[in-house]
Amino acid sequence: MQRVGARPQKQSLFSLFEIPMSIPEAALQRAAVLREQLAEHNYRYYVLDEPSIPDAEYDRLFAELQQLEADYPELIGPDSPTQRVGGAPLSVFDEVQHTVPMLSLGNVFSEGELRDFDRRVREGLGHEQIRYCVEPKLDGLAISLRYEQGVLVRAATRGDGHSGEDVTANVRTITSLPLRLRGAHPAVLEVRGEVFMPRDGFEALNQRQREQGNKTFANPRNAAAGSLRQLDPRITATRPLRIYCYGVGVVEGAELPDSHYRILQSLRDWGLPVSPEIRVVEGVENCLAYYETIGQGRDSLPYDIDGVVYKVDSIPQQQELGFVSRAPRWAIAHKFPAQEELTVIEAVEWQVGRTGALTPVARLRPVAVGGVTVSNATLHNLDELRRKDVHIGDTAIVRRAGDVIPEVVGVLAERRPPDAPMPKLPTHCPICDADVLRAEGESVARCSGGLYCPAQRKEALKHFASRKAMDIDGLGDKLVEQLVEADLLHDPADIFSLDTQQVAGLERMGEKSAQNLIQAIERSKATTLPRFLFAMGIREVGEATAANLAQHFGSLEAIEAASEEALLAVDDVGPIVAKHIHGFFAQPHNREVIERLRAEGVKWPEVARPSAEQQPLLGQTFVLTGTLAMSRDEAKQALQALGAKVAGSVSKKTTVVVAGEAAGSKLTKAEQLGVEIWDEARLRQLLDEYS
Ligand code: I6G
Repeated sequence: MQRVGARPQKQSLFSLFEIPMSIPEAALQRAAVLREQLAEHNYRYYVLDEPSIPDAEYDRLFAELQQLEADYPELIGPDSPTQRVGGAPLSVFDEVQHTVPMLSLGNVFSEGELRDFDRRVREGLGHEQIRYCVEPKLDGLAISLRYEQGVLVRAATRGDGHSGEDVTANVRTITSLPLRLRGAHPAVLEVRGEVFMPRDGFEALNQRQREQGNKTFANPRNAAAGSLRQLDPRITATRPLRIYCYGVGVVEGAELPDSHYRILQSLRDWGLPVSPEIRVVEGVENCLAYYETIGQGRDSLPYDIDGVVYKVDSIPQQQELGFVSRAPRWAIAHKFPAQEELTVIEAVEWQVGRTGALTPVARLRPVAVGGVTVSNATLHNLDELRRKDVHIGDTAIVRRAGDVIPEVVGVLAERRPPDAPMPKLPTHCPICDADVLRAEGESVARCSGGLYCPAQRKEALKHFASRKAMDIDGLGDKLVEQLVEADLLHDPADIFSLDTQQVAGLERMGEKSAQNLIQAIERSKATTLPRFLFAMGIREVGEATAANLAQHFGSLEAIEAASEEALLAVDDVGPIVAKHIHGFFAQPHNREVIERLRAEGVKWPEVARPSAEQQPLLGQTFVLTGTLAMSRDEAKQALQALGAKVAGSVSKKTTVVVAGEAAGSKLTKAEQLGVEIWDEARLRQLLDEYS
């Protein structure tokens, strides 16, 4: 999660002589208190990983400070937490000289090489056993951060180690990074660290890029690099970058501890994020044990790492060992097996999903990627396939990270064999032979077979039985496949007429498990309307939309009878979703399945709908755009609670557009259409009125 933004700050911005007299004392004091509180909460959230207030409360404090600064702009300083994004886009990055060069790190790839490194260190120091400070090696970009009098004044990339690029404006947007250090700190402190993008943020960013027809990033590292090298910091501000600090460069005006580990603790005390995985270990055996542990837990870390780094902990010992060809003799990176590998695409096949979407899947010459054999990788959709210029027979870069499905990142066109064919979208479904259709402007092609297609049927039934839908305990993916293959299930209603004998007759199914399944099916009949709607698997109707539909209409009958127009009044429902919902209920086949489900005893309690009094904004549609001080979610929930619909795009039907900072095309459209435009203060006023 990204917070709106803040930085620790202990002092007031002004010395006694500088306080502008136009600011009332109360405002001045409140701003100082808010800054202190925000700094403390930010520190707890990002550095200690122990938040003590909900995000919504944090956002409220932030908004209050923002309001105060709007009322009294003299309160704003360059290190104000509200001023992370500022200034015009750059045309080029300035060059920055590194006073202390940013060195590189030697690598080892095996236990033997690590033992050699440790032996050299022991011999160099004349010690039996060495104490090492150890930490994961993040797969990101090295950065140098310069704090003067506690304030972040410059951030620079490593570049060639002697000079890098000035990326201060972009680095300021990283909300976990303090713009001012906490407590007593050196007069000048240059910190080194790694900027990275967590995997979930990377996936979401690529999804967004795909939806907007933009180029996707090959991996989180490239995404972090691309984001840091944006000339417009407003774009960087939308990217979920994080940072962990791992060392220091220039230090003036303070004596640092003589242990690397304790220096890192000092950084943490000053509010700088450092990896929570850092440990001190004695001797090479414990380094290897750490490597093992981190390697095993690697997939469950929220970010990519490519190894671990061992550093001699004692600073005097580091100094004694010195450097060799611009790399420290006292530190080494122990790399994991790569998570990207090269292999050959032997075929491209098409997988059919629940909604009939055809996904191209590359069948690969099996290859070990990060310790796991990979023989299939997704190519997402036809547009991606074309964008990546994939041909059958190509040598491809395959990436596997965390528990994400392996994917083809790109191909090496220069290694393409002559006459390598381009994969073709089939004209007929590879499973059921129905026509494959592709709507204009859509990147997804679909099988038109509906539930007659066994692939769609299996996926639809898996979805129907899944935990967040009908929650039929024991009816997992494998069992659904067996039941479909045994011709026992054609549609969801069939599930409720299964009997113990039929189930017990399946492979690897005993009498007892069959009985348990039948009981679980029975139990699932008592459900809720949102679950039932979600279970129907209507395109684009996820859990949240299902809940909104249930809340808005109150009954299935009302939803079935609703026109597209009426559906548009529901939160999160735009024209495309309305069309899908309406189309679904217009199909006699779907109505018939619903009728049979109800006849089998599937039922739900009525949905209590709030009164008109509780929903004063019923029938009004709001659009939120630009950067708001309160989180988008908070604003959306507050408006929805009052009965408003919050839409993603502006149309003539929009009642109000709330425009925050740096609002773009939606604001322009609202102006063109003459839609009412509010600033955030006006929205706050409205919410306060009803609170
Ligand atoms: O590139 C690096 C990544 C991580 C490093 C590094 C590091 O420590 C965790 N440490 C040093 C000393 C250097 N590069 C030069």
